[in-house]
Amino acid sequence: MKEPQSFVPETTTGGPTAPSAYRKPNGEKPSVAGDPIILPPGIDSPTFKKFTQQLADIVGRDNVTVISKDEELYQESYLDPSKAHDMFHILEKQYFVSSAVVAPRDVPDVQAIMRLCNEFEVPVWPFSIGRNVGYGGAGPRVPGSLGMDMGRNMNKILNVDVEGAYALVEPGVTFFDLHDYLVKNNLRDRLWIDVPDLGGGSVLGNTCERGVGYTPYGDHWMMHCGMEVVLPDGSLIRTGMGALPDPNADPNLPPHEQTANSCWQLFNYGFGPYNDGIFTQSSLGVITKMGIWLMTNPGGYQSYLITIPSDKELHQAIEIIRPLRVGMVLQNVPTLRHVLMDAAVMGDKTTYSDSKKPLTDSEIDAIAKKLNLGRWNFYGALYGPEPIREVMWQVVKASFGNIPGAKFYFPEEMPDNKVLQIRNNTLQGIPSVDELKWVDWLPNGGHLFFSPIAKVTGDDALAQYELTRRRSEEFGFDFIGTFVVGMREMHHIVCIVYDRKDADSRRRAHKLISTLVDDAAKLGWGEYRTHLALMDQIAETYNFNDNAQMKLNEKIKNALDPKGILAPGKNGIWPSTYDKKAWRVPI
Ligand code: FAD
Ligand code: EUG
Repeated sequence: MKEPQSFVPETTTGGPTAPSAYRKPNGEKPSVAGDPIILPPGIDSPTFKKFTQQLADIVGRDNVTVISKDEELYQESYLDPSKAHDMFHILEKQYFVSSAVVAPRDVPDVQAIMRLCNEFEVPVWPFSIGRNVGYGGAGPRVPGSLGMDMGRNMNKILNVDVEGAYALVEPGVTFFDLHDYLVKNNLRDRLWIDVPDLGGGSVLGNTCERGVGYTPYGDHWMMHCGMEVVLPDGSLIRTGMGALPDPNADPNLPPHEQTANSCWQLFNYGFGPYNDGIFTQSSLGVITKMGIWLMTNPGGYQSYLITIPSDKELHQAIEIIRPLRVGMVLQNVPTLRHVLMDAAVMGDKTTYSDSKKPLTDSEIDAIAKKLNLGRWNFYGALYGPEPIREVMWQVVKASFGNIPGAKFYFPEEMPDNKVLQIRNNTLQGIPSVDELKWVDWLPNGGHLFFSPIAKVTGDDALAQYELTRRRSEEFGFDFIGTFVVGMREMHHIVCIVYDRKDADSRRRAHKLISTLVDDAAKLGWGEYRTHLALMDQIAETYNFNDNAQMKLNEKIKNALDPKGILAPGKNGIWPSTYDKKAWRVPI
C-alpha cells in the first residue's frame, strides 16, 4: 500500500516570477539530479535519482525538471502558469506539488514513460496546459507524483478540415492557438471555434474535463469526435471510427503517425461499446490526439444583454429561459450572471466599498446602479442571417419583456460596459483572458469553483442561490456566481474568491466548499467537476445502491492499471495499491 510521504511545510511566501516553467528565477537550468520537495510515495532518494535519470534518457535532459526546493513554485500567474503545483492553492502551497515534471516529445515517449512508471511504481499525473485553475491547476492529486506536461512539445494542430468542419489537435493546442490558426488561414469566415471564458487552456484538456463554452457548440464533450489514447500499460488505441485502419495508411510508419480512415472525426461512436467517456475526468488513459467539431460561420451574429432588476425576478427569468433554451430559440449557452461577477471584472472590492464583510443587498444595489446593470444580467446571442435573427429576437424580447423592469441592450449601445464587450467576443468564439480580472476581487485572489448542476426551474435556481449565498456570507465571502444554461440543465458556477496568502481565508474557503458539497447532496444536487481537494468527498455523494458506480470504476481502474500508476485518486477513484483513507485531504 502506498503511504503519503511526510509533507514539507511552506517556507516562502512568494518571489519573482520565473520567465518560463523550466528555468530557475536566476535563469539557470534546473537540475535533474537533485532531491525534490516531496518524493513520490514509497520511493527513496537514490531510487528517485535513478528514475529521473532514466526519464531523461527517454525524453532528453531538457524535458525533465526536478521540482527541488521552491524554485518552481514562484509561478502563480495564469499568463505564465506553474506546471508543478496548484497556483491557486487552498492548502499550503507545497501540498499539491509534483516531484518532477516530464514533457514527452511524441507518442512513443508517452508510452515509454508509462512503462517506466510501471517499473518504478511512480504515480504520474498528465495535464495538457495546466491552467485548470479553480480546480487544482497543474497540481497532482497525490503529492510527489510525476507531472506529465503533454502540451509543452505535443502542441500541433494536426488537421483542420474545412468541409467536414472539424479539427484534430494535440494536447498543447490552446483555444487561442486554434482561433489564431483560423484567422491566419483566412478561415474565420468559414469556421468558428467555441471558447470558455479564458482562452489560455487546452482544447483537449478542457474537453476531457467536460468543460463548457458559450456558442451553440458550448458543450465541448458533445462536440469532440475521436481520440487517440495511451493506456496505463503503454499500449496505444484510437476510439470510435479510428479503430478501423485507413487502407491508404503507410504501413512503414509507426501507428501514431498513420493516417486514420476519413470518418474518424465525423462519426463518434464507431462499433461496439462506446469507450470515449471512460477517458474523461478519468485515470484510465493519456490522451494524445482528439478531434473537435467546429461550427460553421452562421452568416450573422448579434449578442445582447438583458438586465433583470432584482432577486425577485430571478424565478420568472429562469422559467422564461427553460422553454426557449430547450426549444433552441436560445441557440447558444447563455449565462445569467450575478452583478458582483460583472462588478469584479470591472474593479476589485475596494473600488466599490471599504467593507471587509460580505456586501449587503443595499450595497450590491448601489453597485448595480453605478454600473447600469441589474442584480442579474443575462448574456445571450442570436446566430444566422438577418431575417432569422430578427424573428428570434422578437420572441426573446417578447418573452423577457414580461419581466417588470427588464432592459435590453446591444453591445453597440453600451461601449463602456466591459463585460458586454467581452461577452460579445466570447459568444462568437473569440478567445480572451479578460475575465480573469474577477479573481482579483480580493487581494492575492485565489479561487475555487463550486459547480453543482441544477434543473432549469425558478424553484431550483432560487434554492441554489439562497443556499450558496447564505453559506458564502456565513464563511465571510461575497456571493459571486453565474448560471450557465445547457440544453436541459444549468451549471451553476459559484466562484469562491479568497486571499491565497492568508491561511485563514484559505481555510474558510475550503470549509465553505466542503459544507456546500454536503448541503447540496442532501437536496439532490451534485457537482459536475471539482478541485483536487474535494474529489473524494464529491465521489462519495454519488453513492446510489451502496456505491455501485464507484465499485465499477474501481474494477475498471484495477483491470487497466494494476499497479495504480496513472493519476491515482483522480475524481475519487483510488487503485487497490492505495489506502484511500490515508490519502484524505486535511481540512
Ligand atoms: P489542463 O490543466 O491541461 O487539464 C485539466 C485536467 O484534465 C488535468 O488535470 C487532467 O486530469 C486532465 N487531462 C488534461 N490533459 C490530459 C491528457 N492529455 N490525458 C489525460 N488527462 C488529461 N472552465 C470551463 O470549462 N469553462 C469556462 O468558461 C471557464 N471559465 C473560467 C473563467 C475563469 C476566470 C477561470 C479562472 C477559470 C475558468 N475555467 C473555465 C476553468 C479552467 O480555466 C478551464 O477549464 C481550463 O480550460 C482548464 O485548464 P486546461 O485547459 O489547461 O486543462
Ligand atoms: C466557469 C464555467 C465553468 C467552470 C468553471 C468556470 C466560468 C466562470 C461551466 O463551467 O467549470 C465564470
